[in-house]
Amino acid sequence: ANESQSEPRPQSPIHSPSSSSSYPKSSSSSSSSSSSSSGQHLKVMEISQPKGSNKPAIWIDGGIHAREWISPASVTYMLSELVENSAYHQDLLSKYSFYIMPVMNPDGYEYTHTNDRLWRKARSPTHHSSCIGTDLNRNWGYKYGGKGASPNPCDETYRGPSAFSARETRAASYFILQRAHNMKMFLTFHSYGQYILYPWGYTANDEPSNWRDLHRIGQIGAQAMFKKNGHSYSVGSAAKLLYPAAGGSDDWAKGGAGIEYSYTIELPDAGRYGFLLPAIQIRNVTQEAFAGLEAMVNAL
Ligand code: 0X9
Ligand code: ZN
Repeated sequence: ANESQSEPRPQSPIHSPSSSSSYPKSSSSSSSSSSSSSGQHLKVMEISQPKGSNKPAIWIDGGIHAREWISPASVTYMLSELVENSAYHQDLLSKYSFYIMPVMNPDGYEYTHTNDRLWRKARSPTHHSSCIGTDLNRNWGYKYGGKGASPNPCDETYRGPSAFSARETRAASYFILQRAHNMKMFLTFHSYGQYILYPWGYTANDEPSNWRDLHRIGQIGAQAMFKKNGHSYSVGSAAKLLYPAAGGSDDWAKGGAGIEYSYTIELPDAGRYGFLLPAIQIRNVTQEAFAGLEAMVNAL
């Protein structure tokens, strides 16, 4: 997709979207912000038909954890599918706008290509420690600092010195919050394990009031993904199914931004290759992720 940059708005860390010349009708537009650790821009694309329409929106991000390579691949595929094959996806595009950020942790992602394939966190230096990087999925401002979020900068799940201390989470949350009143669903893609997780992630002792709907729509996604490639997904609350971990983006989307349907989707595999998913599986898994997206949005 085409990228273009507009004048920065002084009050916002993310530049205001400008329309992409490649897809003028669907108003695919990209915006960027100088907000990652070593200055790489975060990019988000808005897809709405017609241009500038005020439909309810779906947020999709990937790559918050650097080593989970199938996530940016899948989210990029979703973006490409929606703009290149928009005629086939009128079920989605006639009812919703999409905000798509394929890589929320570009510095970490780059680092997994150049230095350490299994790096997880962002890459900003930490105060009072020689250890580098905050776990961007422990740094969001809802129930920040609770279980499963380490105060130690040398840990893989370091939560940072305070909520939204990382430029990546600060910029993304700012962008989302300005549009959250319009957002119906929040989807964040990770790997691995084959789970469809909904809040809460910070505690196993409580559930959102709409957890039955969250569960129902999660199961519809799991069913669609199974149908595509035969991969089984477990559906449930993050804290109960995985482990309690506070400061995740999914919990903030639900509890902080008030987006009704919030999910973390852990893509394949189930553990054989883990983060090192063989390239031969990329096509199938990205297509399966799209099938899940389609089914879940259509179930809203
Ligand atoms: O631990 C995480 O951040 C996610 N799993 S991963 O293996 N990709 O790191 C799960 C996050 C689930 N959501 C919350 N705990 N809020
Ligand atoms: Zn992850």
